[in-house]
Amino acid sequence: MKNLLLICAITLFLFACKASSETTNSGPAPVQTFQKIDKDNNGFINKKEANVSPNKVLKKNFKQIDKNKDGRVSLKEYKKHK
Ligand SMILES: [Ca+2]
Ligand SMILES: [Ca+2]
Repeated sequence: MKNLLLICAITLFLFACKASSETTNSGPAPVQTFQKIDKDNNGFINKKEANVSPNKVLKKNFKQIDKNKDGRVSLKEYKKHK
């Protein structure tokens, strides 16, 4: 009887693992891609960083993404664009 309980517990555990890994499987989080593009880690993507990033959309629409027109894209602006 104890074994059955153990098997139940393991099954539940595996199920929980699977569920949590599925939620993280939806591509890289915007925060991670943002941090990759933000080379100097100052929390903003400037035009120069956008130009060298593999994100062509960011490069092309930099002005539109930069909502407050301060010449750099914050994480908030980046997330909104996504
Ligand atoms: Ca930067
Ligand atoms: Ca901005």
